[in-house]
Amino acid sequence: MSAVIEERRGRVALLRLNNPPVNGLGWPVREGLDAAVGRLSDDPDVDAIVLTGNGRMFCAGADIREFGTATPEHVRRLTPILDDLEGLDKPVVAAIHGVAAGGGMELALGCHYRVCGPKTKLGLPEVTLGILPGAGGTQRMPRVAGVSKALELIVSGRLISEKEAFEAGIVDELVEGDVEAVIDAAVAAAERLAAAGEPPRRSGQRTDRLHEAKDNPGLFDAFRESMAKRARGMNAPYACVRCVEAATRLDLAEGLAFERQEFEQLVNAVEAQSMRHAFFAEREVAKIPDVPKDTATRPIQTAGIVGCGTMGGGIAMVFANAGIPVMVVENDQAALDAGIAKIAKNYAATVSKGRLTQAAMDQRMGLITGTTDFLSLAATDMVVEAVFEDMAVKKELFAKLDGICKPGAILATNTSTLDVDEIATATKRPQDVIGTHFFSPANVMRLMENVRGAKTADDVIATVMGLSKTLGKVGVLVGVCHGFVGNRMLHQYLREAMFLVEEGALPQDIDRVMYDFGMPMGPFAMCDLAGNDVGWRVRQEQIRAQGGKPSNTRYSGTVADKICDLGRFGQKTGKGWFAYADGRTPQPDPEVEAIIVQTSKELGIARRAVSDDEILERCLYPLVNEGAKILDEGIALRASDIDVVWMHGYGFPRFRGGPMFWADTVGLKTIAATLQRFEKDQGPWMAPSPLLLKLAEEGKGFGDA
Ligand code: 3H9
Repeated sequence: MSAVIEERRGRVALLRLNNPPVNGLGWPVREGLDAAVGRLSDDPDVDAIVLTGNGRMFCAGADIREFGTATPEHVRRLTPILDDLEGLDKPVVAAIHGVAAGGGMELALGCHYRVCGPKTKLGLPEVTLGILPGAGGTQRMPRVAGVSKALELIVSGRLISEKEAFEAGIVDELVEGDVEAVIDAAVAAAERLAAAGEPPRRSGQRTDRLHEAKDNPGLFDAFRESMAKRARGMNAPYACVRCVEAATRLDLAEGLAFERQEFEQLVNAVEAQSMRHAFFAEREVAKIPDVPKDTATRPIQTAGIVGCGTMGGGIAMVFANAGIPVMVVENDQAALDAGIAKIAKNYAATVSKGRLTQAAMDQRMGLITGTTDFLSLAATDMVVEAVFEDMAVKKELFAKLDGICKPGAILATNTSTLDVDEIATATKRPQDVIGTHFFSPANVMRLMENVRGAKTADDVIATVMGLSKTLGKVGVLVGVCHGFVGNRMLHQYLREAMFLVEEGALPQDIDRVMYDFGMPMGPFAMCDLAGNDVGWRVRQEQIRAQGGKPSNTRYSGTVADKICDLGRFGQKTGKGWFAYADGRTPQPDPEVEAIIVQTSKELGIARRAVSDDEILERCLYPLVNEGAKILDEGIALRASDIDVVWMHGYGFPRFRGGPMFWADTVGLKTIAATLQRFEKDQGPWMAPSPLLLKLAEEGKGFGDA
């Protein structure tokens, strides 16, 4: 079937884009559209045109898979096709439903009038792919929505509701009802406009909304300043601003040429490649090769959470936010009351920031019930355990849940390190046991590591992966090992950061390098945020388990232990690796520097200047190396799944595509050789993994593994 289907509604031609699943503007669609515009412009039986999308949406933009591939020579780019469309003397009306994004939004802006149905998302998200709206979006959006609104939309890449689009003047008419109702309204509008006989209103010719920039010449500089933190390390957001700026001083044709030039510079750069990788990685992650897509799932209409500490309370909020009633169980009433009060306090803080209404908070709190009676979990569809991280405690609890929960209930553990298979042995139903590792704060962080045990049933995996989406999370299926994917790799990163401090760097040096690389914060600010006491207890426990002796490999906790001995647990105590005079902003602290220098002396390490390059390589190459081991062991299904874990669990910059993709852009040969050098200088823990070595020797990347 053709990629653009034509129908007639009286003297109105109705064009339906037909390229499932999202009507991407690949070359067959562009070819069809181009031909239709040419044909209809001269058709004496056609007074007006309505443009819509077949299936569940109007159009999600360019076909992302086409970037970097060749297009047949006779197929034109979208921009000149839109110029022709906009230039038609017959009215062209867009009938928008579902989604109008990127090139889809640009297509709608090229029409003369826009009708939009309910529950529609509209916007220009190109910047999230490391590019800019390259088919006139940067020129037409400011002319239609005003300069400030266009800047905000294009630089954030945010998709907005039809109501917001209407208020901004992007949509002309809102329609209730289904797609056919939207098309009927668009046809009626097209007939009305044709009958009026006035020249079409062309977005590209409008100038009324551009005055804003003339009235406020500092607008663009102020905007660049406001986005500097978010956009650090990236080119696309700045190119977007330059293009919108160009729209205010150039005519449409010149502005489009400028936009084209900027687009060309971005589209094949590493930034765009990384972000395209991120886009597809986030979709690939949901696919589990041995769990078919159509596996029947178990209904999760109610959930129970055991433990109402920071994690348990956060997880309870996640379920309530998704509209799922949740029963929170604690051992004693005082702990339960404190936990529920904390949840209410968290919601109230969101209400006071204006991000949640009081009514929504009340509704969510209404979904959360507290109890100290474990028997209340008897009828629940799923239980998530979030109790103390101790195997004996967890096993005792799972044995108890086994006796209480109904057959078929999913029994999940939020453990961040422990063996899910061993936990499952405490029950007579290991097939129903799975790990759901939420990241703190659970109601904010998007990652869920879903840990598959040796006996976890396929339908339990399918249910929990689907549930992640329902909860607004990104679920990544991982296997059983200490620390799973994220924390196992994090361990490497933190260890090297600690060693670098002993050798000559200061926490602020390391944090600066990692922040400039694009991480939301450096490793030391991160430890201070999470609480240094957590790792301290783990280290003390390990040393106790080893009979009071540190292991025979180099110990990375010497400075950290001293920091904790002083009660410097991080932000919550006002001091940690840094001082926090205002409670939030890390400031280098001479007391910590003195401890560090003294420790180096005690360890017999002559402090030296550590370069920024060494900081980056020492922190990130071992992390990547651990990722290679994880991949080799089958703990992660794909290298891109590891990237998703790091982007959503630790804020690894999306414009670098995650650690494994980033490693491919650096080159595995370089990484392997550097690790071999570190192995000689530092110790055997730096040795490149067999998979990394093999790929490096074959000249391949993790993308080929
Ligand atoms: C652009 O337009 C540049 C222009 O300025 C022109 C310059 C000249 N292309 O997300 P889903 C696939 S750049 C190709 O699960 P949802 C997706 O991979 C583009 N494929 O559905 C998945 O495939 P699979 C700007 C695409 O309902 C399937 O469709 N536009 C594209 O949760 C379903 O996707 C954007 O950035 C595409 N454009 O969400 C919008 N879009 O089944 C990108 C999706 O094999 N798209 N696929 O895994 C989205 O944000 C979401 O897909 C959308 C639907 C909100 C539309």
